[in-house]
Amino acid sequence: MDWSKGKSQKNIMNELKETRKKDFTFSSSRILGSMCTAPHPLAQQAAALYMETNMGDPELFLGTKELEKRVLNMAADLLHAPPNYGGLFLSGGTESNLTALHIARSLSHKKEIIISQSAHFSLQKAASLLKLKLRIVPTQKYQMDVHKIANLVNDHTAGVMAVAGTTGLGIIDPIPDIANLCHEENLFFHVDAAFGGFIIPFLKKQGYPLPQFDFALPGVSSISLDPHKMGCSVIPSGLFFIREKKWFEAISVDTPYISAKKQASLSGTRPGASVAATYAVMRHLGQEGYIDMAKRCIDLTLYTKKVLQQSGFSLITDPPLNILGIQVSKPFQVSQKLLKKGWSISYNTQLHCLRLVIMPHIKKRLIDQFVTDLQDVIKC
Ligand code: 0PR
Repeated sequence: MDWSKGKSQKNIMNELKETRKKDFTFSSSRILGSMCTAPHPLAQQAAALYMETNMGDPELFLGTKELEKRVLNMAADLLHAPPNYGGLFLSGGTESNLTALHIARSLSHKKEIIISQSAHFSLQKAASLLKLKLRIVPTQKYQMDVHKIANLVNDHTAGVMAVAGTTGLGIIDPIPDIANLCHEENLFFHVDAAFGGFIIPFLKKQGYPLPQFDFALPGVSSISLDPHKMGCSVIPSGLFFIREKKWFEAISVDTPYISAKKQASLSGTRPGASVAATYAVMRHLGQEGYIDMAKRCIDLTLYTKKVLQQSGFSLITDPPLNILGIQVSKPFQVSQKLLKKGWSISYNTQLHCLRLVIMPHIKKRLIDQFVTDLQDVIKC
Protein backbone atom coordinates (compact mmCIF):
# COMPACT_ATOMS: atom_id res chain seq x y z
CA MET A 1 0.00 0.00 0.00
CA ASP A 2 1.35 3.42 -0.95
CA TRP A 3 0.98 5.62 2.15
CA SER A 4 3.58 8.25 1.26
CA LYS A 5 0.82 10.89 1.12
CA GLY A 6 -1.76 11.29 3.90
CA LYS A 7 -5.51 10.74 3.50
CA SER A 8 -8.23 12.97 4.94
CA GLN A 9 -9.81 12.11 8.30
CA LYS A 10 -13.23 11.93 6.67
CA ASN A 11 -12.05 9.44 4.06
CA ILE A 12 -10.35 7.34 6.68
CA MET A 13 -13.44 7.24 8.85
CA ASN A 14 -15.50 6.16 5.84
CA GLU A 15 -12.94 3.45 5.08
CA LEU A 16 -13.03 2.27 8.70
CA LYS A 17 -16.83 2.13 8.72
CA GLU A 18 -16.81 0.14 5.49
CA THR A 19 -14.22 -2.35 6.77
CA ARG A 20 -16.03 -2.72 10.08
CA LYS A 21 -19.03 -4.07 8.16
CA LYS A 22 -17.05 -7.28 7.59
CA ASP A 23 -16.88 -7.88 11.35
CA PHE A 24 -19.46 -9.63 13.45
CA THR A 25 -20.93 -7.35 16.11
CA PHE A 26 -22.11 -8.29 19.58
CA SER A 27 -25.18 -6.09 19.15
CA SER A 28 -26.45 -8.38 16.37
CA SER A 29 -26.71 -11.17 18.98
CA ARG A 30 -25.24 -13.55 16.41
CA ILE A 31 -21.95 -14.12 18.23
CA LEU A 32 -22.79 -17.26 20.15
CA GLY A 33 -19.35 -18.70 20.88
CA SER A 34 -17.29 -15.90 22.39
CA MET A 35 -16.33 -15.30 26.00
CA CYS A 36 -16.29 -11.56 25.31
CA THR A 37 -19.23 -9.23 24.97
CA ALA A 38 -20.04 -5.63 24.09
CA PRO A 39 -18.30 -3.38 26.61
CA HIS A 40 -20.79 -1.43 28.71
CA PRO A 41 -21.39 2.02 27.08
CA LEU A 42 -19.97 3.72 30.18
CA ALA A 43 -16.80 1.61 29.91
CA GLN A 44 -16.40 2.84 26.32
CA GLN A 45 -16.79 6.47 27.40
CA ALA A 46 -14.32 6.02 30.26
CA ALA A 47 -11.77 4.37 27.96
CA ALA A 48 -12.00 7.30 25.51
CA LEU A 49 -11.41 9.77 28.37
CA TYR A 50 -8.26 7.94 29.55
CA MET A 51 -6.92 6.93 26.13
CA GLU A 52 -3.49 8.56 26.59
CA THR A 53 -2.77 7.19 30.05
CA ASN A 54 -0.12 4.57 30.78
CA MET A 55 0.03 2.41 33.89
CA GLY A 56 3.67 1.72 33.09
CA ASP A 57 4.61 5.23 34.27
CA PRO A 58 2.38 5.74 37.30
CA GLU A 59 3.88 9.04 38.46
CA LEU A 60 2.65 10.67 35.25
CA PHE A 61 -0.84 9.33 35.80
CA LEU A 62 -1.50 9.46 39.52
CA GLY A 63 -5.26 9.64 38.98
CA THR A 64 -5.27 6.53 36.82
CA LYS A 65 -3.07 4.76 39.36
CA GLU A 66 -5.68 5.62 41.98
CA LEU A 67 -8.38 4.04 39.79
CA GLU A 68 -6.27 0.88 39.51
CA LYS A 69 -6.15 0.70 43.32
CA ARG A 70 -9.92 1.16 43.54
CA VAL A 71 -10.55 -1.60 40.96
CA LEU A 72 -8.15 -3.96 42.72
CA ASN A 73 -9.77 -3.24 46.09
CA MET A 74 -13.27 -3.90 44.80
CA ALA A 75 -12.27 -7.20 43.19
CA ALA A 76 -10.09 -8.21 46.16
CA ASP A 77 -13.08 -7.74 48.42
CA LEU A 78 -15.16 -9.96 46.15
CA LEU A 79 -12.45 -12.66 46.31
CA HIS A 80 -11.97 -12.49 50.11
CA ALA A 81 -8.36 -11.44 49.65
CA PRO A 82 -6.33 -11.09 52.87
CA PRO A 83 -4.97 -7.64 53.92
CA ASN A 84 -1.48 -8.26 52.48
CA TYR A 85 -2.72 -9.26 49.05
CA GLY A 86 -0.99 -8.11 45.87
CA GLY A 87 -2.81 -7.21 42.67
CA LEU A 88 -2.06 -6.14 39.11
CA PHE A 89 -4.19 -4.91 36.25
CA LEU A 90 -2.98 -6.94 33.24
CA SER A 91 -4.10 -7.64 29.68
CA GLY A 92 -6.15 -10.78 30.29
CA GLY A 93 -6.09 -14.47 31.13
CA THR A 94 -2.96 -15.34 29.15
CA GLU A 95 -0.75 -12.76 30.85
CA SER A 96 -2.23 -13.65 34.25
CA ASN A 97 -1.54 -17.37 33.80
CA LEU A 98 1.99 -16.60 32.66
CA THR A 99 2.51 -14.36 35.70
CA ALA A 100 1.17 -17.05 38.06
CA LEU A 101 3.50 -19.69 36.66
CA HIS A 102 6.42 -17.27 36.73
CA ILE A 103 5.82 -16.62 40.44
CA ALA A 104 5.36 -20.33 41.22
CA ARG A 105 8.65 -21.15 39.51
CA SER A 106 10.55 -18.23 41.05
CA LEU A 107 9.37 -18.95 44.61
CA SER A 108 10.01 -22.70 44.47
CA HIS A 109 12.94 -22.95 42.00
CA LYS A 110 11.18 -26.07 40.71
CA LYS A 111 10.22 -27.02 37.18
CA GLU A 112 6.93 -28.95 37.04
CA ILE A 113 3.39 -27.61 37.02
CA ILE A 114 0.32 -29.80 37.41
CA ILE A 115 -2.61 -28.68 35.25
CA SER A 116 -5.89 -30.07 34.02
CA GLN A 117 -6.50 -31.62 30.63
CA SER A 118 -9.10 -28.89 30.15
CA ALA A 119 -6.86 -25.98 31.16
CA HIS A 120 -6.63 -23.09 28.70
CA PHE A 121 -3.98 -23.30 25.96
CA SER A 122 -2.28 -20.20 27.35
CA LEU A 123 -0.64 -22.55 29.88
CA GLN A 124 1.27 -24.21 27.06
CA LYS A 125 2.68 -20.84 26.00
CA ALA A 126 3.58 -19.98 29.60
CA ALA A 127 5.27 -23.35 30.18
CA SER A 128 7.23 -23.06 26.97
CA LEU A 129 8.47 -19.54 27.82
CA LEU A 130 9.33 -20.46 31.40
CA LYS A 131 10.80 -23.87 30.49
CA LEU A 132 8.38 -25.62 32.81
CA LYS A 133 7.19 -29.18 32.34
CA LEU A 134 3.41 -29.54 32.31
CA ARG A 135 2.06 -32.61 34.10
CA ILE A 136 -1.44 -33.01 32.70
CA VAL A 137 -4.21 -34.54 34.82
CA PRO A 138 -6.94 -36.35 32.84
CA THR A 139 -10.41 -35.19 33.79
CA GLN A 140 -13.16 -37.18 35.44
CA LYS A 141 -16.61 -35.95 34.38
CA TYR A 142 -14.72 -32.98 32.88
CA GLN A 143 -13.24 -32.03 36.27
CA MET A 144 -9.72 -32.34 37.61
CA ASP A 145 -9.38 -35.42 39.85
CA VAL A 146 -7.71 -34.53 43.14
CA HIS A 147 -6.38 -38.08 43.69
CA LYS A 148 -4.65 -37.97 40.33
CA ILE A 149 -3.12 -34.61 41.25
CA ALA A 150 -1.80 -36.12 44.50
CA ASN A 151 -0.19 -38.95 42.51
CA LEU A 152 1.71 -36.47 40.34
CA VAL A 153 3.11 -34.34 43.19
CA ASN A 154 6.85 -34.91 43.60
CA ASP A 155 10.06 -33.07 44.56
CA HIS A 156 10.02 -31.10 41.29
CA THR A 157 6.46 -29.74 41.63
CA ALA A 158 6.40 -25.94 41.51
CA GLY A 159 2.63 -25.66 41.73
CA VAL A 160 -0.87 -26.68 40.67
CA MET A 161 -3.32 -24.86 38.45
CA ALA A 162 -7.09 -25.36 38.33
CA VAL A 163 -9.93 -23.63 36.52
CA ALA A 164 -13.08 -21.96 37.82
CA GLY A 165 -15.12 -21.95 34.61
CA THR A 166 -13.33 -23.92 31.90
CA THR A 167 -13.12 -22.52 28.41
CA GLY A 168 -14.84 -25.55 26.88
CA LEU A 169 -17.78 -26.22 29.17
CA GLY A 170 -17.67 -23.74 32.06
CA ILE A 171 -16.73 -26.52 34.50
CA ILE A 172 -15.50 -25.58 37.97
CA ASP A 173 -12.70 -27.87 39.20
CA PRO A 174 -13.00 -29.20 42.80
CA ILE A 175 -11.08 -26.20 44.07
CA PRO A 176 -11.68 -26.68 47.86
CA ASP A 177 -10.18 -30.21 47.70
CA ILE A 178 -7.25 -29.11 45.53
CA ALA A 179 -6.64 -26.14 47.85
CA ASN A 180 -6.50 -28.53 50.84
CA LEU A 181 -3.98 -30.73 49.09
CA CYS A 182 -1.82 -27.74 48.10
CA HIS A 183 -2.01 -26.32 51.61
CA GLU A 184 -0.86 -29.65 53.10
CA GLU A 185 1.92 -30.07 50.54
CA ASN A 186 2.92 -26.38 50.69
CA LEU A 187 2.44 -25.95 46.93
CA PHE A 188 1.63 -22.79 45.00
CA PHE A 189 -1.98 -23.04 43.75
CA HIS A 190 -3.28 -20.78 40.97
CA VAL A 191 -7.00 -20.57 40.20
CA ASP A 192 -7.76 -19.51 36.63
CA ALA A 193 -11.10 -17.73 36.99
CA ALA A 194 -10.60 -15.69 33.81
CA PHE A 195 -14.16 -16.50 32.82
CA GLY A 196 -15.75 -17.57 36.13
CA GLY A 197 -14.42 -14.74 38.27
CA PHE A 198 -17.06 -12.24 37.19
CA ILE A 199 -19.99 -14.64 37.42
CA ILE A 200 -19.43 -17.32 40.11
CA PRO A 201 -19.32 -14.90 43.10
CA PHE A 202 -22.51 -13.21 41.94
CA LEU A 203 -24.37 -16.48 41.44
CA LYS A 204 -23.22 -17.60 44.88
CA LYS A 205 -24.64 -14.39 46.35
CA GLN A 206 -27.96 -15.41 44.76
CA GLY A 207 -27.80 -18.77 46.50
CA TYR A 208 -26.64 -20.94 43.57
CA PRO A 209 -24.87 -24.01 44.99
CA LEU A 210 -21.42 -23.37 43.53
CA PRO A 211 -18.16 -24.25 45.31
CA GLN A 212 -15.83 -21.81 47.00
CA PHE A 213 -12.92 -20.91 44.69
CA ASP A 214 -11.21 -17.88 46.19
CA PHE A 215 -8.84 -16.70 48.97
CA ALA A 216 -11.33 -17.81 51.63
CA LEU A 217 -9.63 -21.18 51.03
CA PRO A 218 -6.21 -20.96 52.73
CA GLY A 219 -4.58 -23.12 50.01
CA VAL A 220 -5.34 -20.68 47.16
CA SER A 221 -2.20 -18.69 46.26
CA SER A 222 -3.32 -16.67 43.24
CA ILE A 223 -6.44 -15.94 41.18
CA SER A 224 -7.04 -14.40 37.77
CA LEU A 225 -10.32 -12.94 36.50
CA ASP A 226 -10.97 -10.98 33.33
CA PRO A 227 -13.06 -7.80 33.23
CA HIS A 228 -13.05 -8.12 29.42
CA LYS A 229 -15.08 -11.33 29.65
CA MET A 230 -18.06 -11.41 32.07
CA GLY A 231 -16.95 -8.07 33.58
CA CYS A 232 -18.28 -6.17 30.51
CA SER A 233 -15.23 -3.91 30.30
CA VAL A 234 -13.08 -3.15 27.27
CA ILE A 235 -10.34 -5.34 25.78
CA PRO A 236 -7.62 -5.73 27.12
CA SER A 237 -8.51 -6.08 30.81
CA GLY A 238 -7.27 -8.74 33.20
CA LEU A 239 -6.98 -8.83 36.98
CA PHE A 240 -4.37 -10.89 38.77
CA PHE A 241 -4.14 -11.38 42.55
CA ILE A 242 -1.69 -13.08 44.88
CA ARG A 243 -2.20 -13.87 48.56
CA GLU A 244 1.04 -12.12 49.67
CA LYS A 245 2.14 -8.91 47.99
CA LYS A 246 5.77 -9.73 48.73
CA TRP A 247 5.63 -12.67 46.28
CA PHE A 248 5.77 -10.11 43.47
CA GLU A 249 9.39 -9.44 44.50
CA ALA A 250 10.29 -12.87 43.11
CA ILE A 251 9.50 -11.69 39.56
CA SER A 252 10.05 -7.91 39.80
CA VAL A 253 12.79 -6.08 37.96
CA ASP A 254 14.37 -2.72 38.75
CA THR A 255 13.17 0.10 36.53
CA PRO A 256 15.88 2.73 37.00
CA TYR A 257 14.62 5.41 34.62
CA ILE A 258 10.85 5.55 35.22
CA SER A 259 8.82 6.69 38.17
CA ALA A 260 8.08 3.27 39.70
CA LYS A 261 11.17 1.68 41.19
CA LYS A 262 10.18 -1.90 40.40
CA GLN A 263 7.88 -3.62 37.94
CA ALA A 264 6.28 -7.05 38.29
CA SER A 265 4.09 -6.96 35.19
CA LEU A 266 5.30 -8.55 31.98
CA SER A 267 4.07 -5.58 29.94
CA GLY A 268 5.84 -2.28 30.53
CA THR A 269 3.38 0.11 28.96
CA ARG A 270 -0.13 -0.79 30.09
CA PRO A 271 -3.37 0.92 29.01
CA GLY A 272 -4.91 3.16 31.67
CA ALA A 273 -7.97 3.30 29.39
CA SER A 274 -8.76 -0.30 30.37
CA VAL A 275 -8.38 0.56 34.05
CA ALA A 276 -10.74 3.54 33.81
CA ALA A 277 -13.27 1.50 31.81
CA THR A 278 -13.20 -1.33 34.35
CA TYR A 279 -13.54 1.07 37.26
CA ALA A 280 -16.49 2.79 35.57
CA VAL A 281 -18.44 -0.37 34.78
CA MET A 282 -17.76 -2.05 38.15
CA ARG A 283 -18.68 1.03 40.15
CA HIS A 284 -21.74 1.77 38.00
CA LEU A 285 -23.23 -1.72 37.98
CA GLY A 286 -22.21 -2.49 41.54
CA GLN A 287 -22.51 -6.04 42.82
CA GLU A 288 -26.29 -5.80 42.37
CA GLY A 289 -25.88 -5.08 38.67
CA TYR A 290 -23.54 -8.04 38.18
CA ILE A 291 -25.92 -10.27 40.16
CA ASP A 292 -28.79 -9.31 37.81
CA MET A 293 -26.63 -9.90 34.76
CA ALA A 294 -25.35 -13.27 36.02
CA LYS A 295 -28.90 -14.36 36.75
CA ARG A 296 -30.11 -13.26 33.30
CA CYS A 297 -27.31 -15.24 31.62
CA ILE A 298 -28.05 -18.37 33.66
CA ASP A 299 -31.81 -18.11 33.07
CA LEU A 300 -31.19 -17.79 29.33
CA THR A 301 -28.77 -20.74 29.48
CA LEU A 302 -31.46 -22.88 31.09
CA TYR A 303 -33.99 -21.70 28.51
CA THR A 304 -31.55 -22.58 25.71
CA LYS A 305 -30.99 -26.00 27.25
CA LYS A 306 -34.75 -26.59 27.36
CA VAL A 307 -35.32 -25.52 23.74
CA LEU A 308 -32.38 -27.62 22.55
CA GLN A 309 -33.57 -30.72 24.40
CA GLN A 310 -37.14 -30.25 23.17
CA SER A 311 -35.73 -30.11 19.64
CA GLY A 312 -33.96 -33.45 20.10
CA PHE A 313 -30.42 -32.27 20.91
CA SER A 314 -28.29 -33.61 23.77
CA LEU A 315 -25.84 -31.68 25.89
CA ILE A 316 -22.37 -32.95 26.75
CA THR A 317 -23.08 -32.21 30.41
CA ASP A 318 -25.37 -30.09 32.53
CA PRO A 319 -24.01 -26.52 32.36
CA PRO A 320 -22.75 -25.26 35.74
CA LEU A 321 -22.34 -21.77 34.25
CA ASN A 322 -23.48 -20.08 31.03
CA ILE A 323 -21.65 -22.37 28.57
CA LEU A 324 -23.37 -25.21 26.73
CA GLY A 325 -21.79 -28.08 24.79
CA ILE A 326 -24.22 -29.44 22.16
CA GLN A 327 -23.42 -32.97 20.95
CA VAL A 328 -23.12 -33.19 17.17
CA SER A 329 -21.20 -35.68 15.08
CA LYS A 330 -19.27 -33.22 12.89
CA PRO A 331 -18.94 -30.01 14.92
CA PHE A 332 -16.60 -28.22 12.52
CA GLN A 333 -18.79 -28.85 9.46
CA VAL A 334 -21.93 -27.85 11.38
CA SER A 335 -20.30 -24.63 12.58
CA GLN A 336 -19.33 -23.78 8.99
CA LYS A 337 -22.89 -24.29 7.77
CA LEU A 338 -24.15 -22.13 10.63
CA LEU A 339 -21.66 -19.46 9.62
CA LYS A 340 -23.28 -19.37 6.18
CA LYS A 341 -26.57 -18.66 7.94
CA GLY A 342 -24.93 -15.76 9.80
CA TRP A 343 -24.13 -17.44 13.16
CA SER A 344 -20.71 -17.39 14.72
CA ILE A 345 -20.40 -20.38 17.00
CA SER A 346 -17.35 -22.20 18.31
CA TYR A 347 -16.81 -25.93 18.27
CA ASN A 348 -14.75 -28.49 20.11
CA THR A 349 -13.54 -31.44 18.05
CA GLN A 350 -12.22 -33.30 21.13
CA LEU A 351 -15.57 -33.24 22.88
CA HIS A 352 -17.53 -33.53 19.59
CA CYS A 353 -19.64 -30.55 20.39
CA LEU A 354 -20.70 -27.09 19.43
CA ARG A 355 -20.05 -24.57 22.18
CA LEU A 356 -22.53 -21.85 23.05
CA VAL A 357 -21.48 -19.10 25.47
CA ILE A 358 -24.58 -17.28 26.68
CA MET A 359 -23.10 -13.84 27.22
CA PRO A 360 -25.03 -10.69 28.22
CA HIS A 361 -25.42 -9.58 24.57
CA ILE A 362 -27.50 -12.64 23.60
CA LYS A 363 -31.25 -12.17 23.27
CA LYS A 364 -33.89 -14.82 23.90
CA ARG A 365 -35.68 -14.53 20.55
CA LEU A 366 -32.40 -15.12 18.74
CA ILE A 367 -31.98 -18.41 20.62
CA ASP A 368 -35.26 -19.68 19.11
CA GLN A 369 -34.11 -18.65 15.64
CA PHE A 370 -30.71 -20.28 16.21
CA VAL A 371 -32.17 -23.63 17.29
CA THR A 372 -34.43 -23.67 14.20
CA ASP A 373 -31.41 -22.99 11.97
CA LEU A 374 -29.39 -25.66 13.78
CA GLN A 375 -32.13 -28.22 13.11
CA ASP A 376 -32.14 -27.26 9.41
CA VAL A 377 -28.36 -27.55 9.18
CA ILE A 378 -28.30 -30.98 10.85
CA LYS A 379 -31.05 -32.27 8.53
CA CYS A 380 -29.31 -31.39 5.27
N1 0PR B 1 -8.19 -18.86 30.92
C1 0PR B 1 -9.41 -19.25 30.52
C2 0PR B 1 -10.21 -20.19 31.38
C3 0PR B 1 -9.91 -18.78 29.31
O1 0PR B 1 -11.11 -19.21 28.89
C4 0PR B 1 -9.14 -17.91 28.52
C5 0PR B 1 -9.62 -17.36 27.21
C6 0PR B 1 -7.86 -17.53 29.00
C7 0PR B 1 -7.42 -18.04 30.21
C8 0PR B 1 -6.98 -16.59 28.23
O2 0PR B 1 -7.56 -15.34 28.24
P1 0PR B 1 -7.16 -14.19 27.18
O3 0PR B 1 -7.60 -14.69 25.83
O4 0PR B 1 -7.93 -13.03 27.68
O5 0PR B 1 -5.71 -14.00 27.27
N2 0PR B 1 -10.72 -17.94 26.68
C9 0PR B 1 -11.31 -17.57 25.41
C10 0PR B 1 -11.19 -18.77 24.47
O6 0PR B 1 -10.07 -19.27 24.26
C11 0PR B 1 -10.70 -16.37 24.73
C12 0PR B 1 -11.59 -15.86 23.67
C13 0PR B 1 -12.49 -14.85 23.93
C14 0PR B 1 -11.54 -16.41 22.39
C15 0PR B 1 -13.33 -14.38 22.95
C16 0PR B 1 -12.40 -15.97 21.39
C17 0PR B 1 -13.30 -14.95 21.68
O7 0PR B 1 -14.16 -14.48 20.72
O8 0PR B 1 -12.24 -19.18 23.97
